[in-house]
Amino acid sequence: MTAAVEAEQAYEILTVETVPRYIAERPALRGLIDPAQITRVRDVGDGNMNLVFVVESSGGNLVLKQALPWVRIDPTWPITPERNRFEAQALRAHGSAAPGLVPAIYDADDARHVVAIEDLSDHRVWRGALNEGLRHEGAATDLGHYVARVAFGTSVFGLGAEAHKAAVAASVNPELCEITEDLVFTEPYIRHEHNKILPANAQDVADYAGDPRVRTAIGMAKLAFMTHAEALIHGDLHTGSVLVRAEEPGRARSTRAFDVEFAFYGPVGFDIGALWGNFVLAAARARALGDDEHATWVLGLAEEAWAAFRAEFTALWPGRADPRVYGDGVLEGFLSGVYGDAVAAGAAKAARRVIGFSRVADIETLPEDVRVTAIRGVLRAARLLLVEGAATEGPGALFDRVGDALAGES
Ligand code: SR1
Ligand code: MG
Repeated sequence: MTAAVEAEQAYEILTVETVPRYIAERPALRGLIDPAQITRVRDVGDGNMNLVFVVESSGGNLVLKQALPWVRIDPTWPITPERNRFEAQALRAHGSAAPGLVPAIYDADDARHVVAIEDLSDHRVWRGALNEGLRHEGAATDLGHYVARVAFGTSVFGLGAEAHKAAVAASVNPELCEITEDLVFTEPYIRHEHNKILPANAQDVADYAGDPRVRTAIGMAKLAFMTHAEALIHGDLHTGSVLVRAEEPGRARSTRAFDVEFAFYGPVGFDIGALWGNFVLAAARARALGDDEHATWVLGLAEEAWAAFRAEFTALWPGRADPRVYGDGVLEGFLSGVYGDAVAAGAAKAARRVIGFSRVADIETLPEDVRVTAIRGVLRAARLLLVEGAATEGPGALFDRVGDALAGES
């Protein structure tokens, strides 16, 4: 019997048919949705790892997300469903630090590894919108605020020494961290069966992953990821983990970070870098398709997110615990550390999506000849970030240079 089958037998895996009964069994849910009034259950899970159901009823909707004991897109790869508990815990902590910027959580079922959350079907996944050339103005600002509020509110600055230590201890998430350590910081830099490289990009990958400066910077970034327990970061804040809804007459814009199962106490710059790396991927797509205007707009989101993060974190700073030693010089030192971590993480997050496991639509849906150009641009940009990024003054100047690298001008 495979590990996957053994694990399956340990708890009930939900289906469209069994969801109404599941809701009836959960006191917290049957108070929200009358199981008899359910009109439709849709299986909408299209991510790498989980089942997701949208439950519609005449009295309102909700979403159930269930962790499978294996990777959904590779059932031979077992993975702990305990990640669902980290998701629930982080959703609560992030909802309290950054209200309105993550989905509301209604219920957490540790036995069947299910969370019930707010239905945000009137939003769309940002990656898809960016790839269609759509502009959701303000989303990057919202995400900068989200990262800042979570960074401050869950850090030693927001919690104080004792509560911070308790929160760090409660949020150790080794299996999910190991996935990132492997997929983001290791496998793209070694020979690995997960790596799929087009022949026309073989030299690009060799130039990138073989550059000793790249390898040292990636090693340092991995060390920071594994050891800098700054805040309860999202841990996987790519554009596929963001839902956006544009402002319309009578309706405010809305931006939500979701899929927080990778949350753990790590470096704040990893979340900013995840956004930056995915802006590089979206811009590489646009540039390779000849839409330079969209590429330039997307790269401008890097500075927008950073400016919002910096302003919000600075606004929260007067409320910090222990200002006796944590003076304003510490604020500057902390922010410059986040900036350096973000630059390296951005490079790592972009490069992994064009070399290793878990590719993205930004690149994979391009015709092969265009894809080769986009991948070449991504690897040039990642190398620039790793080698010269931390010394380049601010994300405005830096992402102008990334634009040049995507265009083959650096
Ligand atoms: C096993 S697949 C893992 C990847 O999917 C998630 O979205 C994360 O990005 C992770 O690296
Ligand atoms: Mg995810």
